[in-house]
Amino acid sequence: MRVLRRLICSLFLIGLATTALSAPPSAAAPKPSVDFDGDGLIDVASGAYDRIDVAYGTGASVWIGWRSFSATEVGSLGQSMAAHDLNGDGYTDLVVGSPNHTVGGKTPGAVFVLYGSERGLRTDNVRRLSASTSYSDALGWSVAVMVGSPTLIVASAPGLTVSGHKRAGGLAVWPVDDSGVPGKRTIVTENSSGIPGVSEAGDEFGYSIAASGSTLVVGTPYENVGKLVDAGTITVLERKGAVGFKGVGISQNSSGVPGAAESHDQFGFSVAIDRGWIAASAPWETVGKVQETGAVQLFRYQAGSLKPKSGASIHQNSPGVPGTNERIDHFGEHLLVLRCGAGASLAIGTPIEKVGKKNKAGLVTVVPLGSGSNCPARSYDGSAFGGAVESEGVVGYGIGLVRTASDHDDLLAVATKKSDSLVGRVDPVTGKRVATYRSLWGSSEVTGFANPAS
Ligand SMILES: [Ca+2]
Ligand SMILES: [Ca+2]
Ligand SMILES: [Ca+2]
Ligand SMILES: [Ca+2]
Repeated sequence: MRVLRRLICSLFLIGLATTALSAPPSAAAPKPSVDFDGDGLIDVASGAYDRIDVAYGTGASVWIGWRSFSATEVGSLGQSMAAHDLNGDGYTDLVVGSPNHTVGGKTPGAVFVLYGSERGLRTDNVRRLSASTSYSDALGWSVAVMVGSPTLIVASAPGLTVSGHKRAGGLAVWPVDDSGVPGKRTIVTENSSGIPGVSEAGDEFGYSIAASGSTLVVGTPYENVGKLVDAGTITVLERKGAVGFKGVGISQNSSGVPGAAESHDQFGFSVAIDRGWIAASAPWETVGKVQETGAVQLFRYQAGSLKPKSGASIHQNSPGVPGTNERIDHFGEHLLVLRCGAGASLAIGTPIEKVGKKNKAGLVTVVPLGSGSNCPARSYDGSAFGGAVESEGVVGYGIGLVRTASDHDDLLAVATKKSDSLVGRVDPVTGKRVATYRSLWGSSEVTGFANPAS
């Protein structure tokens, strides 16, 4: 089953209790965007393999395993994460997807909400959100927080059965009240009112999601376009009413979109949105005669009137993009928009890119979008994140950001060095590493980062 092809890892680790050292916040410092313990210092969280690693700004490093808050097995805890102060108490809270969460022998997936506190993320008042009890919904495959009235928690369930169609996929949406408590769940599918498309078996609507303001982008890479199998689509949705959406569907055959939909392009495998830009990847796209090298489609958008405007597609042979198109690069498996000066740059993860002679060493490529970005075009390999360039390093398997008080986001990725792994933080303006955080995984296959809601 495709939605389960990522590792279902059962390390059965037990969460460590820890006491973060207290440090007085600097009086003049603006409030950091992710601060679980409210001390004024930025905290960084990343997740994979049933565990969340949290690096507090004090230097304290903690990991949270599912056994510290759940009696039932939490599979793939931390594959997806989103950070926001849901209850407005000054401590950032964390929404965590666990798409292989097992209940009663079935694996419907789940979403957990961990609340921040003076002592950091709490594990004694964790809320579990569920969608159904069917076999393999993969709820929590992707998560997002949409700040508004009300603020919404959105989690995808690409394995959801809709009207008997297996793996048609859907979204589960919870409004959050002023106390940070999720309310009544709404399920949104391609069959819902206002949503383009039709729920069909194997679509996996919601394989990827990304949100900015009132706009939600949904990737459906296994949607067929006409007779083109798994050509893929994206759906750009605008909030309507308290928990509803309406929007448009876009494929590579849509008017104004360059290129053509082809079977197995998997357009929409990853999506990103911020600062007036939408990016959607087709990592299996053939460019020229180079098979599965991958490409990324860029759109301008305008929220409110919901107008995605088409633009160029980019790949590694495009002007201004570092690298070269090679067979099976899968350029664009993971995307993230960084705020850079007055503009934005796109961070593009290509985890199976060969670097030098190292197979699947992986790269993160940063490309400025339009004008106004102060994060120039650059490629970052494992050494840029504090590790090494190693075979199977798969750098760029996930990408995170740190939203600092300065005029640009920092870039996060995991790198390995002789089976040690760490999270590296890079300043994309200078290209220099500014911090590394301890990690216990021994692998770069980390996809969940606690990126702030945008
Ligand atoms: Ca902190
Ligand atoms: Ca909070
Ligand atoms: Ca469909
Ligand atoms: Ca390449």
